[in-house]
Amino acid sequence: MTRLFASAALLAFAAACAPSDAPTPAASESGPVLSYTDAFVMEPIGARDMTMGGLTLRVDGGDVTLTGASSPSIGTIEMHTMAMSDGRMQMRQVETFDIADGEALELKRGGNHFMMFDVGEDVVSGETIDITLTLDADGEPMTLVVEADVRAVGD
Ligand SMILES: [Cu+2]
Repeated sequence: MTRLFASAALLAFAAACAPSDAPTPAASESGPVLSYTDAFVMEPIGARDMTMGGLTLRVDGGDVTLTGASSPSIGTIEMHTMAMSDGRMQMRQVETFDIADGEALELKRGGNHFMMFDVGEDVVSGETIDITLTLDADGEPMTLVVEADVRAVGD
């Protein structure tokens, strides 16, 4: 077993190097460790340049707050909640998502999600794009680079 004594930022980098479908084992005495599965972006429909995406992001070893996401392939990524309001599904932009120690944030179709605008032409089904997550761990900034699979509707 590897013992880790790195800073939160270095631990985030280590987590970023893990394959997307293999959660990084939690081993930290100095800060939260992030791991993720099911990172995806939907291929835009037709000629539209907006779409949505998500992932399951788990934290162990401390609480974190997801404060943003960006990608070289996408102009703007917002974080949205989805909830019933007056009998209709309504999306609402939020600035942050809190993730408690030992919990996972699930961003997915039909639920909380990433909303993506000015989507680049490389966001095509079968491709993989990088998404950089920015987080705050008790005042300590963290980043995690996620490899997201681009999926077509119906995949
Ligand atoms: Cu949305």
